[in-house]
Amino acid sequence: MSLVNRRRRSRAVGLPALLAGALALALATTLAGGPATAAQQSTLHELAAAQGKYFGSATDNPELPDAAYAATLGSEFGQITPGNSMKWDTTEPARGQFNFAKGDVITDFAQQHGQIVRGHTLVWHSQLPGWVGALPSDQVETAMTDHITAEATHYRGAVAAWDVVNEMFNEDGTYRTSPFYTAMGKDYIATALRAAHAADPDAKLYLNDYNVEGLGAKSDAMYALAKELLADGVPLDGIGMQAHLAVQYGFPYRMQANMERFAALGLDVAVTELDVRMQLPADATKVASQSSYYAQVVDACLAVRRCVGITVWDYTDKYSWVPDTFPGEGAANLYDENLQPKPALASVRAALGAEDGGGDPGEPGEPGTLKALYRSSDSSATDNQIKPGLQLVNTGGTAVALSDVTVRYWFSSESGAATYRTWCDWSPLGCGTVTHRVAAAGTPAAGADHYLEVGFGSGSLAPGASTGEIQLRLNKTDWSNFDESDDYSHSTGTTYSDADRIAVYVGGELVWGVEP
Ligand code: G2I
Repeated sequence: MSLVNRRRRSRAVGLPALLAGALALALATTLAGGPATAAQQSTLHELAAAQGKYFGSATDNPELPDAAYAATLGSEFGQITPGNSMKWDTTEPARGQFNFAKGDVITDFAQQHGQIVRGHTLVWHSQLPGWVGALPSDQVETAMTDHITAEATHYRGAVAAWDVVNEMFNEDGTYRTSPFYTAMGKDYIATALRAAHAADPDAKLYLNDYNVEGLGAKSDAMYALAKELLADGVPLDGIGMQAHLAVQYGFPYRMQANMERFAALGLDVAVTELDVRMQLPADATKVASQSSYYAQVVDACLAVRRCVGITVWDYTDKYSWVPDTFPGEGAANLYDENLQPKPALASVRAALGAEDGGGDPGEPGEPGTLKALYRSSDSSATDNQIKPGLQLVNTGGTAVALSDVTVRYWFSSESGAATYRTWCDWSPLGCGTVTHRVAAAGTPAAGADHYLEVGFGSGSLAPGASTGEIQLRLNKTDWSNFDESDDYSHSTGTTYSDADRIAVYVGGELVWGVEP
């Protein structure tokens, strides 16, 4: 199969030709001048390709007439997966009556845009036409192998990898009941892989499931199955980890280690359906977690040589499956419903090594690129502690090195000790990187004879990204009371909002807020 011999060029530097006869991408890094660098303005796929991986997206036929959507799909991604149009209910709605028209639209799009295609999916309990389940048990195997043979033969040369069997496990690692399992037991999986290999010996053959991203009962079951199939000489090339994540459920446990154990069996792994949903409405904390989850998936894949690439389960909230399936949840994708980039996109780009915005991330940002949000975490304005919650958001187009950033929160000291203790109680950045001290104001003003100054030991804030909540606290060393009600930076709001009485400095230059 000679699928795609693609050569894409970034504005700044030529990128390797992506020779995609297989998803074990053979990436030439022999450009004049050496391997591609992660140039600014590179597409997601170019950034990934520079690291030997692809970066792809799911798509679906009804979305393609959306010109703005299709433009980004065609330019930003090096791989696409049809979200529905290669499933059994579409391709063989009645026994022996095949219809590949919709899937062909997807493979044509891919060809026109130099993209590789992951075929999804040959055997699945869902989106399965009723006639399959109605067959007498002894006919299911033939129906399954006929289906695989027809579809994999049709797409030979156009599909680089197949999710041959999808979602075969229950959460506890037992086999999921399906017409196939009922008729053949777990042997249906080996039978399906053999049939796919016979129809298209060049396609990479995958087993694909969700909640197999981290170590756990379900991934243990997948691991045991993979080992057994390989021992039996069954053609299996890789494991697909869907990665439908949710900020409220935490990040998969030891994803990289899990990938590594499959790689150690000689298998490829792929992140096949990545999205990170949240309960709506979104807020800065959830968005910060989401950005971090996306970046952690990229980090895990980059750290494992046999991880061949990452596919997001569509790139925009506009076409996400999440709100239909989980009412009240959403905002799971890299671009919003208006196809505008979200913080998670900047986070993925940074994880892939982008140096966005002309920027050495170590350079200070331009004035106006950061803003401060504040809430009071204090139940009493007259007790012996002041508890500001802060978040910084990068509103500019340039990554900002946090070590260049300081923040000031002004308060009045009243009587009592003139010495203070300051605390960071919580921050997703880790309180170890947050510095804090109290200083006397050079020119004391009403409600502002002292300020809490917050800084950062390290880190970089990508365009659009938030630090997440930083919970701070201070007291006088004699624990005498404050009266915060007249403090310059204090307000009683208990939810985060823009705070122009908190000043943010980059490289010593005021970029946000009004000093007292
Ligand atoms: O559910 C998310 C994914 C989980 N892993 C396997 C994937 O194949 C699955 O994809 C989704 C599609 O993104 C949805 O678009 O699979 C869903 C069905 O299980 C798809 O949703 C269905 C709707 O439920 C139907 O009402 C609709 O007719 O899409 C169909 C075609 O648009």
